[in-house]
Amino acid sequence: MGVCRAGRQACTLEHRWGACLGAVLPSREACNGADDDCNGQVDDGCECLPGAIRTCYASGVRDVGACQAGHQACGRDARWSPCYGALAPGQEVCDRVDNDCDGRVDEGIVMTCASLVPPARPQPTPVPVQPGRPVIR
Ligand SMILES: [Ca+2]
Ligand SMILES: [Ca+2]
Ligand SMILES: [Ca+2]
Repeated sequence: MGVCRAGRQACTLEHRWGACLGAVLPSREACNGADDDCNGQVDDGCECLPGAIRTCYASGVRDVGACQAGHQACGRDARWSPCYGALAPGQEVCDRVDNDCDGRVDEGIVMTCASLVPPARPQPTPVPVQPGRPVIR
């Protein structure tokens, strides 16, 4: 199991068993992609292989809108570093960018304001036509 191997020993000319050769005994589990302690599990207790690098995402959001993936590295302690360089969703602002990374750009943004539209011109009041009186020229 794992990297452990049985050795072999031969019958010597003195009619005794010689030294056990080639045996690999269980050792402390190292984060190296091998089952060093021969318990049937490779790298048990290791989060990652030291030196490995993987893509990570802030708040689980992938490359949508302003959000970007980052990277994390596996340290000597076989643990993942924090996620560096990832951009997390922010508040949606009016800038042609999908800031909150929901796939929609500048959605639902409302701001309090004074009216920028000039008031409508007053329309002339229609003069009532008097019925029954022909217009004389
Ligand atoms: Ca193991
Ligand atoms: Ca926006
Ligand atoms: Ca959005």
